[in-house]
Amino acid sequence: MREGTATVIRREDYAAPAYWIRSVELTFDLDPVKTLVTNRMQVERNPHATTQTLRLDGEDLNLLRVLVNGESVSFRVENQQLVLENLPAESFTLELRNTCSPEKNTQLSGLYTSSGGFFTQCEAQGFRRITYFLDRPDVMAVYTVTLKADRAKYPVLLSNGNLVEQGPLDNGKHYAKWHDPFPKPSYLFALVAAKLVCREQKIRAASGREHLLQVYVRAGDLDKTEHAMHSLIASVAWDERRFGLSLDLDRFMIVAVSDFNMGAMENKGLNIFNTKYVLANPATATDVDHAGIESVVGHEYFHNWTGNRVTCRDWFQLSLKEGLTVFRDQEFSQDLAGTPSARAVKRIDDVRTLRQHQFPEDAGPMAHPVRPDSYLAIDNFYTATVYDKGAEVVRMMQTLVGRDGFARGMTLYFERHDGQAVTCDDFAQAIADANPGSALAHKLEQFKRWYSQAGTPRVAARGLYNAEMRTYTLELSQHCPPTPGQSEKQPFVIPVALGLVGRNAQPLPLQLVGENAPAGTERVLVLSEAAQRFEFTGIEVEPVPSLLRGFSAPVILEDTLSDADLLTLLAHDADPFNRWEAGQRLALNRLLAAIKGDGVLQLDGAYVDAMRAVIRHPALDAAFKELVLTLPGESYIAEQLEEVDPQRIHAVRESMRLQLAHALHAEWEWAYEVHQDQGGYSPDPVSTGRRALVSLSLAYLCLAAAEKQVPLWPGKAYQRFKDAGNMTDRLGALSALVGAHSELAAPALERFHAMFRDEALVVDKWFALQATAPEKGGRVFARVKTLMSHPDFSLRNPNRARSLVTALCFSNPAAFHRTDAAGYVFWAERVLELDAINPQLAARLARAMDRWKQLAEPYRSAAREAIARVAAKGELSDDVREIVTRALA
Ligand code: 0A1
Ligand code: ZN
Repeated sequence: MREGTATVIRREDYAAPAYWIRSVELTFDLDPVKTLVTNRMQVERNPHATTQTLRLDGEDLNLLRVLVNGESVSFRVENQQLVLENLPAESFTLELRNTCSPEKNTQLSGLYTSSGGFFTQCEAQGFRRITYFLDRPDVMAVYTVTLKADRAKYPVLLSNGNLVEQGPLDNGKHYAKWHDPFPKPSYLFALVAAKLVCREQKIRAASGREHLLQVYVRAGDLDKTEHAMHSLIASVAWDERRFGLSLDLDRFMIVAVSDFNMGAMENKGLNIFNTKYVLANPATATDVDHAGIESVVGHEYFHNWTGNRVTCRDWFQLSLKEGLTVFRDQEFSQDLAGTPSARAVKRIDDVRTLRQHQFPEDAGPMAHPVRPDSYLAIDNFYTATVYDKGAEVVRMMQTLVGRDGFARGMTLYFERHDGQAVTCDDFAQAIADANPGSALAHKLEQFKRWYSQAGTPRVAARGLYNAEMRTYTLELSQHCPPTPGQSEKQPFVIPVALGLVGRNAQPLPLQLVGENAPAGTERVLVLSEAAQRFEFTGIEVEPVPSLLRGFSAPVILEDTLSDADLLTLLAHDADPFNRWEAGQRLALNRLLAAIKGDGVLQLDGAYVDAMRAVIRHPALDAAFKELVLTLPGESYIAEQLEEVDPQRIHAVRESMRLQLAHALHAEWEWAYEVHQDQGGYSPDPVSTGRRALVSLSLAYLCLAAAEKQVPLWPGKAYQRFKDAGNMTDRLGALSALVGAHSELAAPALERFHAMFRDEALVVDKWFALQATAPEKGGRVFARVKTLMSHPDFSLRNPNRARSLVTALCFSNPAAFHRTDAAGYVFWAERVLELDAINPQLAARLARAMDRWKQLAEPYRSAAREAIARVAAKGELSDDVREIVTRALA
């Protein structure tokens, strides 16, 4: 257990360090029980510092020796720091020896063992769990690393940079020496010592330079590395093409590990990945998995410039690298998707993620600015706000300066800051300075409120058509609700991309009063005051406004569109994002009316006809149809309500699903038949979309059949499940059976487990599918409790813990929020149990209760009680304490 030290760290307290560490020589004698670390540093006093005391961070270490310029010196260890005084005036060598115990490291931060190998995770503060150091990102050093280990058990020895030496040692051991020429912060250090094999490929970059790309996995997994390698090659090419950024190393390695807290880590030249984001073949991984691998491989690769070459001055600037790199990986996937429609599908996916995770965060007790002001445990701030809202902030900059202008800004950013540790302000300044005439440059200080103010702004829109004058007046106003610690908000700079759709479905020319000519049929208005009016002239017919196209800002739009307006947009909007949005709004209006009303939803002909038209539409892509026909999720619906009754939401949404299943039965049959795969499996956007629509159709067909108790479709689904040629189809069919509570679900689940019992990532899917099944009479919750004692279940493996516990608590509101409070009791027990093993993971799970204050009784009181129970526990990690304290505040 990592016990809390409970000191709040504040952004305003930032001060440069008293010393710099210029170079480090590390030697590791690797042993799972006790690893010996020798750490020789070249240290230099910072002439501007106010103190001469050197304080090095260290956690769970056993210190053996401290030498300054080869002589032993006096030292003390206090508050997890090694304190040295009376040091030489300018520069000196500091040599430390310590041990640590990788085998005991269940937190998976620092040096740990997994499946008999050694791996590291140093972001954010894991390096201090390996040796004493100035473990902060503004201290950048050149690393030389020697690894010594048993040759038979650990044939592969890797670290950052280039391999400079290797050879045998006595007693069956061997060694490898690595040198990374680029100065880096300690969080980017990595080592791996394990029995692994690799797929490798030489590539020649556009610059002409040759690189060796390697993907390391366990011996049985080599047949699952092709997609990751393709994604890596595509990433290298994309960064050269789009931003002129090339790979700066001869060798670039990816290593997959099955015990990992997050998705992956961008260590310089040696990315370490959760197996989930590397391993895929058609038989074991779905289309969604393939897409996840493409974006995470891209993400980590892109960090090499945005994060590694230019890094963060302090952890408050985390979004400098994360927001920007998420933006880059999203653009990468869109560019690879190709067609405008496939790009829109990716954009819709990203916005759904933002709304599902970031909007609730911004409305709850953990709300924080993209650049936070304080924290207790930095690991708690790897959030949807820092990552996904941070990416939206970067995207808004691009919208304000244009795509070319943004690329110019990036170039200037690297010219100014390559090799430095900088701030979010530095980034925004570079983009603005490269675009002096832009709206961003004019309003830069105000724009930066996106970094400092938390909360999701609400934009209200009202349009007025004057038929006589042929004018259309659009009134926009903004307001941002208070968040913890920020009661008053100043107006944001909000780019509003818009078009006007004529009742005859034509896009209308957009000319503001005072302009000489229309500026096309789509443009970006900049809302920067609390309220503004925009008057368009030459509008010949009453338009329907299509606002915030492509989701041009991370805001909640409050407009006055009628059902008829939404139907017009769904049928005719030139912007595919808003077309989808109109369909979602139509569904949401019906769901909310029933939830707030008598709880009965009676589906109307207009909605059904509109959905029928979408399914049968000759020109729309299958992927897009699937998105339109997927109803808003229960958590998203909950976010639209003042007071939340999760059981009622579930009942109303299920009733709508069932009515859609019946009303569109013929359409589902048709869609199922005509979108079947032809030929072999490929995870491209078109085939992915077809498979998604087939699976959705099958789910509706099984649902309708279950109610009427006709076995035809469940039988077909079972057959499809058995015969499927790929995991996407197999899991789709299985999920249709499970989702309809078919009698065939149990035998299918059993068969699935028997088929894939040796594939850990597929067993995760098996757990997750059961944990997220639509609740019916408490069966799902009961099943999860039983599965906790399944021989394959363990809380120690993060993927497995997430597949069951996190899946239930976050993704199955109706199974989790029970009137008897059993879900909350389960949650509290798991949080405490996990906190003793892995505080980071425990703290993530703790956040399942973020929105408890929104709940109706009896949920609310029971939830508070469960959180209080966790908070009352004496020995909590800082990570969990921070979450529960904020929740109760
Ligand atoms: N920087 C990585 C993600 C990451 C963050 C924190 C970690 O430990 C607390 C581990 C990985 C990324 O953005 O991909
Ligand atoms: Zn990242």
